[in-house]
Amino acid sequence: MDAHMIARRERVAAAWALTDEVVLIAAGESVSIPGGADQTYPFLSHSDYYYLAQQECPGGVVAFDAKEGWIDFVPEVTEAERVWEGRTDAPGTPLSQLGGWLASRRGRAIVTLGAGLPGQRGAHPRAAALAEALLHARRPKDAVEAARLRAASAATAAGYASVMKFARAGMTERQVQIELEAGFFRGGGTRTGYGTIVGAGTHSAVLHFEPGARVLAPGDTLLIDAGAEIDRYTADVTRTYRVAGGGDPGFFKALYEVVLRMETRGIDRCVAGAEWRDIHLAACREAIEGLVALGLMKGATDVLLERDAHALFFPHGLGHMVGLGVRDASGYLPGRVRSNRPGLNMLRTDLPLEPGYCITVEPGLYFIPALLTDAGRREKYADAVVWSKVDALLGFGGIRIEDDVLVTSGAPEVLTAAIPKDIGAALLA
Ligand SMILES: [Mn+2]
Repeated sequence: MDAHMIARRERVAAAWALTDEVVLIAAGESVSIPGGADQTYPFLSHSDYYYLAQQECPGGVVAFDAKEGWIDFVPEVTEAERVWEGRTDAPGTPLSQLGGWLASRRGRAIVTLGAGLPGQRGAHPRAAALAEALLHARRPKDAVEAARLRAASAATAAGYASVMKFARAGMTERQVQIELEAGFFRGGGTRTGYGTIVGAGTHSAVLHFEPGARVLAPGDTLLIDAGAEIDRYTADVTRTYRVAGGGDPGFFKALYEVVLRMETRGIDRCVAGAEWRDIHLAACREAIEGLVALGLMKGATDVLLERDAHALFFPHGLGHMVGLGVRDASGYLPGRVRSNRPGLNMLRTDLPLEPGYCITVEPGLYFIPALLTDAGRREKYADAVVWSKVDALLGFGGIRIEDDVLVTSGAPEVLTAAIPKDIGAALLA
């Protein structure tokens, strides 16, 4: 076994500090497509299993006996799988021996993590604590993980480079997606890390818009949020462009600069020891200052921040951890609870940053009709928002800028820095 895999398993075992328990981490099973005959959804091992076993293996189980160490159980490959899928034997002990292995440990606590096992009845009382400890152990990325993230970022950059040359009025969101993803795959990507988001015009104010047949018009805001994945490690990048033509780009440029300032300052704050929640709130403050300067909000910054007024335009958290999957090891430090305040209630991550953590920084400012035409909000913020100006911008869409940041013991490393984001790059030719 590779040295980094041995180190991972040692790290997880140390985090658990077990004395007598037996832990099973299950990859999960293939899922049939309803009505699809023998078709299944693409299989991805549970990320906890993948972290410890580095393979896509339906039915696979990594077992840990606190007294003896680790053992890999893998299902026997059937002839049909060899014929139809070209599957070959994975290294490990035949899964058929798991039952006997467990029987010889009868009476000891058996905790199942990962995807769980078929026929499993309920979770062991210790399962949540051990799952949390495993998740926390996974947070700092090792050298192999960082290398994959760098490669995924390079493939993602290739896709964005194609789009910047290609996107213009008259094309559809779908055509933009095709060009982007072709660039990802040419650049070495093995999958997209999540469903590519491409939104033109008002669609750019839908946080997760699926590209469709909409045609880009001159002057449209064009938001793209996508990432190439390599061996289960994905980049997660957002850029917002303005399609050439369509009159004065003045407001786009002004709003873009506000979001870009939130983003670059947010990145600078990603240093070891910093609380993610504080970094989020600092960006909220900058959103308010920017919106006041643009004449869209009015009042004292502290008061507006206290009233969560920024969440009308910035309704999500500043980012999340990324790596082995697009929401890798996000979450809250044990004991912390989610706020019910607008904006803060969307925070996916609430913990202090440590070297090796990889986190997205992705502020956005949007004109979302579903929020801004709501009577209750308009009344609550009657004195905080210049509604006449905001109403005139309900067709603008939104701007989000997102990079992936590796926290170090020194300055943060922006893994996706090769993808241009200055205002000159945002204004498409
Ligand atoms: Mn993201």
